[in-house]
Amino acid sequence: MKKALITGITGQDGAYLAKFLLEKGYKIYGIYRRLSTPNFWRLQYLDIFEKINLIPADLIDSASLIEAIKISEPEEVYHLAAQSFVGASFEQAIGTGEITGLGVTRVLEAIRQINPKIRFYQASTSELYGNGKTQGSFNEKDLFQPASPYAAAKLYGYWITRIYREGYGIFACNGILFNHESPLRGLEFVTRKISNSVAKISLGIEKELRLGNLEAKRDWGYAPEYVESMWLMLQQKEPDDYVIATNETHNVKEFCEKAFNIVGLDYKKYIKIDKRFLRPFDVNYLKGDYSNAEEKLGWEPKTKFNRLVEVMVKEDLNRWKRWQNGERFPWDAPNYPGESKILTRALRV
Ligand code: NAP
Ligand code: F7E
Repeated sequence: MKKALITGITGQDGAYLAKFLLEKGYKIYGIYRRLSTPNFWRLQYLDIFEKINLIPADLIDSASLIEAIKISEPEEVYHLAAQSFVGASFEQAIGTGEITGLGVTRVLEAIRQINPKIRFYQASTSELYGNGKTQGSFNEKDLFQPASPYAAAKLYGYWITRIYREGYGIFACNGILFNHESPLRGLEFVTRKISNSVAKISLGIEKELRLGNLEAKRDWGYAPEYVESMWLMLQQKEPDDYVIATNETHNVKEFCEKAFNIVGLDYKKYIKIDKRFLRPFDVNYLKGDYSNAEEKLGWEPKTKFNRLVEVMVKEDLNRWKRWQNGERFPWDAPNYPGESKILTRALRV
């Protein structure tokens, strides 16, 4: 049985990837960090919490990462953990550099020291391109021009991955993933903020939706499909870097229009522009050319913009209707549910 270690398993992509790899027959280990309120709702939501092995570790703590690799003895490491919110990176630029940037080296160094045959996936991002274009699509050869502390940290992560590949022969790949969304997306990201608010407004729970830059364009895909590309990258003969996207772009306003339309409302009546959600520097236009991934990995996106908005709004609507019927959110409940195998260092002493 193949073993994989996933950092960021409690996040959107980590949860979907764990489910995908379990279905492929992998034994799954994930690292989680100690929080005052546990955050396992996505793993519960996908009904996989009891099927995975959790190891406490933090990206700022090398020793805990070394221990996680020693305990799990993986063939593949998927490095998804990060401070992933661009907005917060302007407020916590140094912390973002520590976690999202240097954290990559801490994981790679642990691999190099323990077993350099482990294959490594780095969660790189379309944010690397910044404001390099106003039309056309970005591919693997385009220039990186990061426009946030988050993107600068990810640029470091991208290059350190290539340096460990070329310098030490580690099978290390960068997935340059454009935005991908789902009902498991964090509430602060714009798509889920909109789908959640549309559901609440249509049910009379909320009155308005406050947003920042409505003109920003993004290439939005569907997260469960994107995690398959991560696995495909690590199954190739040679390590490489790949753009994963839909090659479509839409602005935030279009997302709002479509989402409000689904519940029969006019978005113009509910959106308020709020300066608190404007960034000091924003990326205005992103569209990705995934033809290299299509040719080499046989990967292509299936869920496009209209369907994505529909899936997200309908799921939030369903959740809030259940809430109105007196159900409380299992996905919000602070708990250590079920029988997950939470491993500790004590196992090794
Ligand atoms: P996410 O939902 O924000 O998940 C981030 C994960 O990182 C969570 O499990 C979080 O744990 C963990 N984490 C944060 N700080 C940590 C630390 N100091 N030590 C250990 N774990 C820590 O992000 P996502 O959307 O799944 O994205 C996954 C990765 O892909 C990230 O690296 C992101 O930057 C990158 N990416 C995302 C997209 C996208 O559109 N989603 C596109 C390109 C690249 P807690 O649950 O404890 O907070
Ligand atoms: O913003 C604008 C905002 O926060 C998208 C991360 O997963 O994808 C994500 O980063 C756009 C920006 O995602 C609000 O200014 C307007 O132009 O949903 P977002 P992001 O910044 O594109 C990339 C690929 C990653 O790698 C990241 O980890 O929407 N916007 N009004 C708003 N954004 C937010 N969050 N909230 C607003 O109210």
